[in-house]
Amino acid sequence: MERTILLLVLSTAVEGDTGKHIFVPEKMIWSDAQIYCRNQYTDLSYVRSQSGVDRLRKAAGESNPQGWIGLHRDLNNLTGWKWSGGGHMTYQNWCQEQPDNHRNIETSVNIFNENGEWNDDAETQQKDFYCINITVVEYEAWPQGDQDHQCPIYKRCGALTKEGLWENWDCKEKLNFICI
Ligand SMILES: [Ca+2]
Repeated sequence: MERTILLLVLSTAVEGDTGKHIFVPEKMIWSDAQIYCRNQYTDLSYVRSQSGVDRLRKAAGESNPQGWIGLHRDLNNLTGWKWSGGGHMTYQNWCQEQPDNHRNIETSVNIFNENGEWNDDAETQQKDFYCINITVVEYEAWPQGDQDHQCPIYKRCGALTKEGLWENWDCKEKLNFICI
């Protein structure tokens, strides 16, 4: 079958700096905040740029900006950091002298000050938090009976075929695309 021509812009928490941040003023430990965000929205917030930080800060309005975000230590490499939605940290915005892993128990990251800078802290601390809500394309055109478009992770993007249907595609493949 001749394949893909166009598209797609299925943003995921891994791929982009898109989505709307929501500040949740309800104190929880990091893992409970993660569950809450995944149930109510998409995930704990992530940012990949200064503009992402600015948008996240606006979500808290004038209130105290401190709150968990989706960054945590990579369990396979404790000097590395990963986002809750997947993917390693490529942009960083640490406070001065952070991360300091104080008492060797600071595995999760929170917004610490009005500049949106980060601090590592113990995940058992109860804090407000930031969720991100990512709106994926509402229209769907998966072929009937195609049930495996959720997994595995390397096929989490969709591409449009000449037949007008979607098929699973590795997100790292280079294809033409259109924006909507
Ligand atoms: Ca710290």
